[in-house]
Amino acid sequence: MLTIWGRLSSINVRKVVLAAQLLEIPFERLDAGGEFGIVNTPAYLERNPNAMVPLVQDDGFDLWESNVIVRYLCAKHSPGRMYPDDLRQRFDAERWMDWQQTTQNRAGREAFIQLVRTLPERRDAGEIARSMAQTSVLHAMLDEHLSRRAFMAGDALTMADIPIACEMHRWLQLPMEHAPLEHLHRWYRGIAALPAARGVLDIESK
Ligand SMILES: N[C@@H](CCC(=O)N[C@@H](CS)C(=O)NCC(=O)O)C(=O)O
Repeated sequence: MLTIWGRLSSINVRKVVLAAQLLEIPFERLDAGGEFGIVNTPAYLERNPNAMVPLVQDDGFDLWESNVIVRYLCAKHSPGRMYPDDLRQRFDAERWMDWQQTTQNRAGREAFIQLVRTLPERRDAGEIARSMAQTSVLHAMLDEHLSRRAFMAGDALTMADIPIACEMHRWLQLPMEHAPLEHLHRWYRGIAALPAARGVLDIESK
């Protein structure tokens, strides 16, 4: 049985839950992090010295780093499909996963922190505008990319779609006007409509 530690209010935990559900892996999820604590207990720190979520345990194997967990689960449970066999297709997927963490998340995080986790009177309008401007460039790029393929790394769903779908889920809930990017929205709606997305892409992002 796969155990996932982490609160669902974490985008990084949602990636892992979405992966497990898409892969139809039985799992238990234990709330940890944020108001649930646990991450600073000696037992948890032994497994994840970062004191962060998500953390998974799979048959005695502990693993942290959300996108790495997604890769691991896809490689184990869906080789040749969610984890492509073809080297170029696999690294195309890898590229987008790294891009989500290093570029997309970095650009959009501040708007989320300000608009959702900061009291209105303490919000920094400049930070929000900067984050929105950076993100809109990236979303236009995603829209163009998805105008030429059904999914992030080709014609079929792969591991690459998971982190970016979670990022879009959070972004699209922000109280702002969203650009009508046809291809990006078509792609996101398709993933959000999957039964495996229930409990992840249909919850309020806090
Ligand atoms: N690079 C790590 C980042 C993990 C991370 O930042 N986790 C946050 C939640 S999104 C966390 O654990 N914060 C402390 C807490 O929840 O107590 C990953 O992708 O797994």
